[in-house]
Amino acid sequence: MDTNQLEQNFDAKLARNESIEPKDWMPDNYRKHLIRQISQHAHSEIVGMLPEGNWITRAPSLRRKMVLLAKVQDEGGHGLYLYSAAETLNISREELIDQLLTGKAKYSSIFNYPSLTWADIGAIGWLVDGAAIMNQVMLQRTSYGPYARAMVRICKEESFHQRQGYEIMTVLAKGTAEQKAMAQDALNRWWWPSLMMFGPPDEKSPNTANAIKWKIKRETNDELRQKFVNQTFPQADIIGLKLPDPDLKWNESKGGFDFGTPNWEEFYNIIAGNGPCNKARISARTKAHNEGAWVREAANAYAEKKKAVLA
Ligand code: FAQ
Repeated sequence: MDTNQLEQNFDAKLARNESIEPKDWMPDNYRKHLIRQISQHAHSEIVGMLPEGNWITRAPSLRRKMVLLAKVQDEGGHGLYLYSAAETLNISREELIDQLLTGKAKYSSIFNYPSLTWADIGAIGWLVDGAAIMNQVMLQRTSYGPYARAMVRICKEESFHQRQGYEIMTVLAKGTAEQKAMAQDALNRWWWPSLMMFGPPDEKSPNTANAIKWKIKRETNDELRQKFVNQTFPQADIIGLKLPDPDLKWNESKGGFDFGTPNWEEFYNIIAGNGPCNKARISARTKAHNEGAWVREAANAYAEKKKAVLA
């Protein structure tokens, strides 16, 4: 078949909502787009372990510590499924990790903020995992099969993460005046960065048009951000916390909230590598990668030996 026919078959599959599988023909730009998005997603899960990992040794009770430990481990697992999905697109794990550590690949802006108090762990679960699920539910129907299948389990776990964060915030908001103030302070600091997780406004998002055309994303950055605000306002209200946005008000005609504009200059500065924790995050990942070299060597030696025995 010539390229035209292959392209027509690919488009017809997408039109029938059939998934594209690793051995199927796909346009080179579709493959590149997926490697970019899936690997950024994988890196986000792995780097995302750091702000919460920071609190495992300081969780306020054994129960909280067990739950947080399990959550952080889940995020590591998500990273691994996603690296495996990216590898099916003909890129090696080494290359993917190298792109993260050398700054060629991005990871979510949100993980470049510090986790200053225990309430931040509540805010991360509630808002960051909440925004992640809002974005990722649609990815269970993304057009690339291995990515879609990885997202099914990830979404189930993220939904548990969101609830554990909301429960921490609920307990703090019902606690002493100091605890409630700590919860409100965490909400104030994590709210705007959570809105930025959805990416720049649609008219400034260079990748959205192709993502929608290829059914990689089923909804745009602005549509998902709007849904997130609509969902989160009543959750804050019910536990007596206030979203830190003076422009937030119900708009009857659109059936959703109007809200203020995130600081996009701060966002671009962070994704350029200049946020409060970018350097610390990459240096922690580089250290972990270097210290894990002997594990990779041992695993490879074992695989080589097994191959030789079987040959
Ligand atoms: N941070 O044209 P668009 C999680 C970049 S997982 C950094 O709109 P696109 C779980 C974008 O890459 C969180 N960079 O791009 C967890 C592009 O640059 P490039 C991660 C961002 O791809 C919870 C440029 O800006 N989730 O949190 C961001 O259509 C708790 C222009 O943007 C995913 O990755 C950002 N926020 O839309 C773990 C979900 N936004 O690549 C631990 C899958 C945009 O051209 C603890 N990804 N950029 O150089 C997606 O849905 C999309 O990739 C978006 C961006 C929505 C992130």
